[in-house]
Amino acid sequence: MKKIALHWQILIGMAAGILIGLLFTQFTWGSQIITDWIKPFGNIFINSLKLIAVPLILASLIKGVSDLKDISSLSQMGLKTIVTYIFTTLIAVSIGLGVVNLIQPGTSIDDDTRQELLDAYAGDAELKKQDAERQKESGPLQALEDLVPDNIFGAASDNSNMLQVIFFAIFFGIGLILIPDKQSKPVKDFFDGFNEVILKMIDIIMLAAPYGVLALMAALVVEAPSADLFYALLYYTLAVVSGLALMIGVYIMFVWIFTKKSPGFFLNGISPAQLLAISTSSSAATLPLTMERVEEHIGVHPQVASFVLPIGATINMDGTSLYQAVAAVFIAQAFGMDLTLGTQLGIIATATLASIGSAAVPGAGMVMLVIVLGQAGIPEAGLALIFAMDRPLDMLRTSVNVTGDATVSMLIAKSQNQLHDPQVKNWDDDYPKN
Ligand code: DAS
Repeated sequence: MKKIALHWQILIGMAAGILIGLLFTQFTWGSQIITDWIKPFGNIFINSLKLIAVPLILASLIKGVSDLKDISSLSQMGLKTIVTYIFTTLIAVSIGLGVVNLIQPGTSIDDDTRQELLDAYAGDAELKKQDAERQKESGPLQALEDLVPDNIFGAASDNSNMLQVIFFAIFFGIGLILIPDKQSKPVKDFFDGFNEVILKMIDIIMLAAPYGVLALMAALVVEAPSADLFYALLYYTLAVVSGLALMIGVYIMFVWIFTKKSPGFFLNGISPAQLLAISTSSSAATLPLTMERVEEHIGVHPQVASFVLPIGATINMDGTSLYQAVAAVFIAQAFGMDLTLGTQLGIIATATLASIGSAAVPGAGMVMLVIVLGQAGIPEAGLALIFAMDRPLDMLRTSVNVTGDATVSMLIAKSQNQLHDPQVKNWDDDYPKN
């Protein structure tokens, strides 16, 4: 399938997976066949992508930071990146609140559906166990404390600790900047080479993309939500999807206005990563491809991409924050609660923070939703209302997360004159060392 463009390969794999899933689930033995003989290949594909996410962050971030001239350019890019990320997340949450108050999806839940779901929640030990874990006391500076790992190998061993890996990589890169060139050169050369190897591994893994996403989509059809519950959530799904679509429009507008790149150019560049994000529901698993697409097909300098994208994959989840705002208000509506403006503004703050704290792995956004519900005094039992739809919506919000990261990397690159025509291959001749 090498000759077909990657986004078509992934689309074909997704479509084939859905068709196979629908076909097999017509037979009693079909679901078991998919679960036992097809789903494992989807898991292998996702694992292989996650396998290289941490080494990629280490190599590309250490290389990116150590290529910077001095600490001031690092802090300048860091500040711009964090402020821009928070700005796009606040826009996402506001769009979410606007849409859910306009469509009012929660008012469509009738009393017996609500009771049936509350009983389901009461009996769902797994959900309640997760809630208990999240409620455990944590101080106001917990997030800051969690940033610093006590063991880099421990941090690198779990994809939900990516911020700790990023912290170590930036710290290591700063050390490289501060030692004399003669001493740092061999280390920099090592990480340059290491980076090239990882990028080659990504190319190899992506050869399996059509087959991996086929397996993932076939498995997803088997796990699809039950029909009756699905109809009860139709308006809720419509509210989330329309909010996410509006957010993609905001990104396209930002790219067009601030970088002068056309919507077609932007979407053609980023679409394989958007589709992979849909298939894997994981920003971490998609990060290797996001970086390759942004650098090779959009023209963001590797020095910017390697800094902005790994940070974005962990702390910038605009799709997730939008979803959390919609879900919180939907549940409140379903329980007949009338949220004050103050409570809704509080949701903007907590949904922004909860999305920063969400890990770049499937389902993380819903797990952190408990924080948003807790702050707004919305019953957690409402999670039962949305649990069945979480996976399909996770796919879409992850795709928006990835699109937001790519957008910000373009804005930062443009602001540093490091956004170039991707046809130009020899970066360094065209880019002043920042
Ligand atoms: N799946 C998460 C991600 O990887 C987003 C989420 O769960 O909301 O971005």
